[in-house]
Amino acid sequence: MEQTFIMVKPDGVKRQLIGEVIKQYEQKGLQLKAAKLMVISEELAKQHYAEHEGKAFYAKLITFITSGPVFAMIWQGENAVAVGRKLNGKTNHLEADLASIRGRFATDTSLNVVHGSDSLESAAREIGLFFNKTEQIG
Ligand code: IDP
Ligand code: MG
Repeated sequence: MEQTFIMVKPDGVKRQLIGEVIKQYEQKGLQLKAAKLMVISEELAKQHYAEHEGKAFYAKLITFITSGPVFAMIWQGENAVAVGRKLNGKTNHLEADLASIRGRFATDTSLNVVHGSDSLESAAREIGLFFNKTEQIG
């Protein structure tokens, strides 16, 4: 069993897509272990996206991810990390499978509706950044 960190980004929350994202993960058979609506501080945003520091899109990314509420979640299941990446779709919305969340809803490579951990190591790190043990089920 794996756990992955999934987040509806500010554009997705504004567009009322929280339910749609939850539906995809539930229907794929993953279990919800934690969830909360929150606004990300600049400090947390920089920790979460530390790997992208120095890239051309970094400043815009930090501004975007702190621009409004996000919906942070932990999902658990077999191959949860890979399943999450598949459900979300590729980063570039033009390359994302049209059946994926980004393929269906994203209109921009930056404003792309959802985040999903890219490895087990990232999942553990991101879950630790966003959730206390007391906020997690099981
Ligand atoms: P991921 O979210 O699919 O893992 P990453 O490469 O980790 O993609 O990038 C993190 C986030 O940074 C993306 O989801 C997107 O919001 C933004 N981003 C990535 N690449 C670009 C780009 O080339 N232009 C603008 N924004 C980007
Ligand atoms: Mg990433």
